[in-house]
Amino acid sequence: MTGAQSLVRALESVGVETVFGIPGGAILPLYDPLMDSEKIRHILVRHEQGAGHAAEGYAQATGRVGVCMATSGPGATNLVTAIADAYMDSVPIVAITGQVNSKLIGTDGFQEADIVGITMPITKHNMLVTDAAEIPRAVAEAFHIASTGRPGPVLVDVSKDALQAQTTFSWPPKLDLPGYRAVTRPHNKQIREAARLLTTSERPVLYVGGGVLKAHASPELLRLAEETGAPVVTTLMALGALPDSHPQNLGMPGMHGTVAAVTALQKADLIVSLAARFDDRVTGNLDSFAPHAKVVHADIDPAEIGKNRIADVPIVGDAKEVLAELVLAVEAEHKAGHRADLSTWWTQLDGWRETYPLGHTPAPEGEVSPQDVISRIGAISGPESIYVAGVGQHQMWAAQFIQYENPHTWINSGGLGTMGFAVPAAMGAKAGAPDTVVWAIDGDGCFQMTNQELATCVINQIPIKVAVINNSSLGMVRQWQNLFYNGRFSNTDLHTSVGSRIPDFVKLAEAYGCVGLRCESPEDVDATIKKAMEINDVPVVIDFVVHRDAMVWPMVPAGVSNDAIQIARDTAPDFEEREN
Ligand SMILES: Cc1ncc(C[n+]2csc(CCOP(=O)(O)OP(=O)(O)O)c2C)c(N)n1
Repeated sequence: MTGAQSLVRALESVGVETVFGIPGGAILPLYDPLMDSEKIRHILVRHEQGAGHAAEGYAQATGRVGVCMATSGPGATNLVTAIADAYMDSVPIVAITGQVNSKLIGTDGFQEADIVGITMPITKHNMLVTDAAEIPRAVAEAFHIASTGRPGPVLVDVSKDALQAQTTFSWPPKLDLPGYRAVTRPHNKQIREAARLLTTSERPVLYVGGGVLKAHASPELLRLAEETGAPVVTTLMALGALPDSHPQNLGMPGMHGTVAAVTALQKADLIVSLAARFDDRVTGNLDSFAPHAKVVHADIDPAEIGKNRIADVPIVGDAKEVLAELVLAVEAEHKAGHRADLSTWWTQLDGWRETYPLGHTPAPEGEVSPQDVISRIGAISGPESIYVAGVGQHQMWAAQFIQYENPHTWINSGGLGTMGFAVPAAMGAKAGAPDTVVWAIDGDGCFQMTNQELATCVINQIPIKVAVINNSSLGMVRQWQNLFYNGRFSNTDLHTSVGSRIPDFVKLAEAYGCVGLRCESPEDVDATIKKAMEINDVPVVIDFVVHRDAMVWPMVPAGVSNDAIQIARDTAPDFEEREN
């Protein structure tokens, strides 16, 4: 067979069912046999960035590796943002790119780009294949590396002549990956030490990151939480790892986290970090972060441990195994009579929770409040739906005001903060989980970056629901201009609803063959969401025209200490008054 046929066969052999991509010259030999595959569904997107985000959404909704494809040069470079996004959020995707003929490589050939060089710092691994015989091994390695250990994106760049050459397909190929061995079993001694700290500390916090979801370790997390009785904070990447409704869940930490979650970390005497990475959006100023806390840091990637915060007890291992072992070790400590009394800690935590719950000021009269819209979508669509967000204020409100009760129901661009993520990622999630209701909660700015994938959704019968939270501006940037630049709104007005509708999102939706709805008054919010819930054969886009000066609170301004958390403009929580 040809190298291209061998590549299709290899993809089938690793179980690929869905691929998102766009053909072009260098990858044409692959698209020809792809047409004959009975196992692989190729979804033709409208922009390669959309293919990449769709692969990410698919991966996160299904737990499988997402696949995207592009031709050489501009096709491949259009994938770069999505690859970087997947790298930052540890999402397992494989990107297959066509490369120019191997004899042209290095000559500035037509549509030549050194995509292996370009993506070197943003892939877990990448490779250039110029020999057809190498294709099965390259594909097997790519899927193995993307999905094992700390997941991440892998790029396989295949030259056109390798796709065209004759070869023999043999499977399975022998994987020979010297230096690649993910440690999944944690060290016993470290586990015992962590359990000792967990059963003797007075103010422990379980700091849960996205890796707990990647490891499918929610059941083990629940057991550890309940065995220890410790409070839990779930990062932006970990929402749903423990149900929001669980009484020990204090919510999200970080720049827009709850007062209780942020303050619990600040005042903790022990932080048990479970597959989280002490991101600056969580720690604020690192020097003043959690000054009294000892740190147990568990991660499958040894490079994370001690990267930002020194760990007193480092644990390298898969979150599922780490958590399971920790439960046993804590049970053993309890049996030996070692149990911390957390009642004083919980009195404090409950006090912060009750005094400073999430909330928002009402919208000016007659206007729709964005927080209300998002919270009503969550309430009406329910915890079985998947919610995918863009980046900005709407993303933070979707994190704050939707109740996540199940793992893998919240998908967003956490590390890279990629505007334009929502629509294509929701498309990928819905392609992977067709029986689940999938909402994209998007901003009017983000939506204008990738809404062309609505065409892909209509044509391929992927009926997502899109809520455009239309504040007619780049809201998150406007918020910072409001707070830190004296209200000078340089280049953040989008003209999408105030004074003009450029574009008119309802007409745009209809032009794509979607149903377009508009909601401009608070009384219509529920009815509009319910109407969208009833439409399941085509995508629905709702233009929620909301007031533009709503702000995301609480907020820790960038780079300052988490102690400086504000609950509203110039308003800090008064902890002392509370204690009194
Ligand atoms: C690709 C990209 N460009 C720029 C930014 C910087 N940025 C962060 S949030 C934001 C505004 C987003 O506006 P919108 O989509 O309308 O959402 P809102 O904040 O109003 O909810 C911008 C420009 C980004 N995160 N990503």
